[in-house]
Amino acid sequence: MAGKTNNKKLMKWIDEIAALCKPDGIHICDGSQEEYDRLAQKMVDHGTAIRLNEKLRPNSFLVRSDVADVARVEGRTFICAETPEEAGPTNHWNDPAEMKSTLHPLFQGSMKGRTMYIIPFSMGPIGSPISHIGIEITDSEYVVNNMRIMTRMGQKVLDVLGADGDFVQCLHSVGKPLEEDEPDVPWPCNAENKYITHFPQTKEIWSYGSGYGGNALLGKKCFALRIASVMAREEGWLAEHMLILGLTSPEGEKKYIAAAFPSACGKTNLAMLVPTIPGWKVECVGDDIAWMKFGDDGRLYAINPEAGFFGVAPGTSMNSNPNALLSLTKNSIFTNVALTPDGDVWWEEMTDAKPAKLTDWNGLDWTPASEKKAAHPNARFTAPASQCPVIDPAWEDPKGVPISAILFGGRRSSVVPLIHEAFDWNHGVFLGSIMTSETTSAAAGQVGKLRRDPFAMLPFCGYHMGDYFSHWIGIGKKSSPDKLPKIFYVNWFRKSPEGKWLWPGYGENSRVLKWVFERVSGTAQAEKTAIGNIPAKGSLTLDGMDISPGFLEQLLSVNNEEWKNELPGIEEHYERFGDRLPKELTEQLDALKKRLG
Ligand code: TSX
Ligand code: MN
Repeated sequence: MAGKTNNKKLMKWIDEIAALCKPDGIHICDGSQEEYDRLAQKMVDHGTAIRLNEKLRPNSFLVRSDVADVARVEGRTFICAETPEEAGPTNHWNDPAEMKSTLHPLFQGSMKGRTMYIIPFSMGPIGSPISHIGIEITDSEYVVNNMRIMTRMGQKVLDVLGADGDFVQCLHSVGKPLEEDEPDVPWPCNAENKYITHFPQTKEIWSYGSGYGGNALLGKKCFALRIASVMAREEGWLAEHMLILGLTSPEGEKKYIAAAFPSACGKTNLAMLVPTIPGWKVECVGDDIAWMKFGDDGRLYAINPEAGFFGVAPGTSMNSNPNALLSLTKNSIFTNVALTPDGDVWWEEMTDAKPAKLTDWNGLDWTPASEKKAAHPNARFTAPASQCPVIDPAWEDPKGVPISAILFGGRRSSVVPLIHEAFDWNHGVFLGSIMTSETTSAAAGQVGKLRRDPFAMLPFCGYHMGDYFSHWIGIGKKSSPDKLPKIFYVNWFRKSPEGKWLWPGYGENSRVLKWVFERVSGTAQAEKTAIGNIPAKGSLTLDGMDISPGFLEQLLSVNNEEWKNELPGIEEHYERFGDRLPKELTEQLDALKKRLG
């Protein structure tokens, strides 16, 4: 079986790309289980995938990528806006016509010896007014099956598209055509020639040379963030790098919170948190991306445009995130993790004790004595969101969930308190714009170096970041303060001068979420500081937790002298955006300086 379409734009585009890429065959995906199983078996037969033990991990697969294709490639990611100014100082720019003439010869015959798959997908619940349709054309079975988990995919999308519906064109090739009788490799790619390119004017994505993650699953970062951020600005909504969670009080009152964090801050862990305070419940709407539009009532409503989790595996355990681990017990794809002798998966910190024997992510024998890691640090699981034990009942509600609070945050071992609340919307936008995190992996440069990552959108904004800040300021003018989400900044990672964690984090973060909930309700007390409102003495629930008064004081302390030392860094950061920095943010910086004295 194959998908059927009478969409004129789609039929024309398929013909055009087939003529360009010259695949051996064309398959329109219907999204059925039978199709998934057939492609999975094809990957097993070709040595791309290993079927995991059916008893331990039903209907699940391990895939090992090429060592030169293990992560997103920001240096090869381009925003091909009309002018370099439109792309802004934080994006790589190329002229759209020039980029197309670079890419055309690469895509010429690039699918020889392979099947060209047409993947119709919806970002967001099918038919929701907040959702958008994309079509990805790819020559990778791995991409097809991951897209079936990560999006709503198949015939039902073609049905909604109809004859005249519009969609975002997403073209992808691994860039490894096969000559007659040339044997395939397990993970085809073109490591020396990767291009992840976006055309905001025409809403197109062309990706070449990589089969991995965000480079290849084009619905995620390329569409739902880079292209959607451009659409959102044009149409007056928000496409954000945010988790969405539902928080229910012991009284049964529920509020939804969205949160943006840079990488390595535990976003997926917060999205499905198990609260330590009795009676409170967290449910997950999404762990990575939020699309938010105003409802008729003037509130912001959010959907998770995705249907699955593409999460970093290492560090995920029954201790750090039981709900993530329980989400991937079946029907999941694992990429670059280790294989156990009984055909299950393993990665660093999954269990307290390391298995005696493994096959590492390169397919080599591994023991605890090995110097190398068993799983690649960027190893991933792809799991259906519907399998999450705490998936929110409203996660597929087409009207979205009303957002009461937005959290920003980062990893800072000093200076930044556990939580502070913005004075108003523009101050909250200021807090998002100056987000900073300390790097954790040697791959990201030096460990412990400060990195700016405004709104956690630095690699994901499809246009000039200064204009993006202005768009956020503008969103605040479209509604009234009582209807807009309250904005907060959190830091789970503050340390004592001796280098000890001041806050236990994880489930205990529910105490911070409770304070947020009660600030929105108007029941929790706050104390004003130069940087924002912090919990008043006694307003942060600490029952059943042993934290010393000294630690708590350090955790919430705001030292004006330390914050004055932050100012030159903020000014330097702001200078990048030139005259596109909205005056409201300059005013916020001036006001902060004044308050610091
Ligand atoms: O995800 C984390 N969160 C958010 C959880 C909802 N991590 C892991 C970060 C890497 C992805 C955290 N690490 C958090 C946190 O809140 N906090 C920390 C720091 C920390 C680590 C270990 C301890 C305490 C804090 N251990 C003990 O206190 C025993
Ligand atoms: Mn992300």
